[in-house]
Amino acid sequence: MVSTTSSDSGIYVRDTVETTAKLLVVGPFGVGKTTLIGTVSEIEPLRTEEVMTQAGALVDDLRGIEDKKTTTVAMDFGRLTLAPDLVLYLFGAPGQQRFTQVAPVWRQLVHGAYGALVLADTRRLDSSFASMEMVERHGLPYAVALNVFPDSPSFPDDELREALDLKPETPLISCDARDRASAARALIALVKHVHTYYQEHLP
Ligand SMILES: Nc1nc2c(ncn2[C@@H]2O[C@H](COP(=O)(O)OP(=O)(O)OP(=O)(O)O)[C@@H](O)[C@H]2O)c(=O)[nH]1
Ligand SMILES: [Mg+2]
Repeated sequence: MVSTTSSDSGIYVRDTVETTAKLLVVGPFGVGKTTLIGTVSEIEPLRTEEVMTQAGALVDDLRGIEDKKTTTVAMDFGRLTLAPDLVLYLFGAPGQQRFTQVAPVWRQLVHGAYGALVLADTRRLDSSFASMEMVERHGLPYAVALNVFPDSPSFPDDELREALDLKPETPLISCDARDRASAARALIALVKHVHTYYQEHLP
């Protein structure tokens, strides 16, 4: 259960914390990674936002997110105490294609990570493939969270799973990255999945 009491907003990690887990939040340009980390983080999130310029308009697809003015150029960082003994450190990747396919950026992000939340948008599901591929290539367990925008079409789960080519055990969740409880639910689904994955895959 995610607690929303004011004591959670402390900048210090609680004494009761026994486990810390690094999780990645990845996905295509403008899918809501920075928003999600900012929504759930109990500390002021670290952001590396830069104003987008006209030059980027030629390569970055702004359809559906026309109001977007900034983009992540290095990473986002936030922290969420999920249970008295468990803290999540959330690392958000930059979403622009010129960063998502840069191997050194990924190697650093993936280092020490337990799993990844891959954000997707049903208006452009295929734009999440590159992130899914990178996460799979690094052997990280992941869950897919559909960040629902007002004009996102909805499809039956089985069609979505097929379109995304998900394994039966990979969680597929819908969320609103701007809503704390909803974003936290997506992270909880990921944590449960990662936990099971390592129980089954580690000696
Ligand atoms: N309607 C709606 N808008 C959202 C949602 N999540 C994010 N937004 C908006 O969509 C835009 C993109 O959000 P960001 O959080 O910057 O996306 P990002 O994935 O970090 O983008 P990059 O770092 O540039 O790849 C912003 O203008 C948000 O306000 C959502 O769940 N619903
Ligand atoms: Mg961002």
